[in-house]
Amino acid sequence: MAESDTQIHLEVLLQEPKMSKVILLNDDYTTMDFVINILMDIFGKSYHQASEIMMSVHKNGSGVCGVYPYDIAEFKAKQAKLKAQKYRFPLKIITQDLN
Ligand code: TYC
Repeated sequence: MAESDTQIHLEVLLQEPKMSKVILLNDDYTTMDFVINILMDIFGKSYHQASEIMMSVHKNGSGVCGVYPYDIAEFKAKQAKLKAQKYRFPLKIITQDLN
């Protein structure tokens, strides 16, 4: 392998992981208890933290569930969407790349 290739590989390995924000959006139908449950089970929040995030989304329209490496953010958002589908809630959750 040419030296420049090695250099490029090392630079890729040393890069900071790409991070993403997971954002919850308000709707009129998903129950407050279900949102709290999602925040506790999938995003590892305490009941107190989950209640605060849920109420902030309810009042302000959106709120951050957490910031994670890209793949983990996508996986958590997908888990939340699948669980909402299973229980027939129209929960909206999106990811936003940070770097
Ligand atoms: N607005 C919903 C209600 O009054 C509660 C809710 C909060 C829904 C946060 C979604 O992301 C959400 N039942």
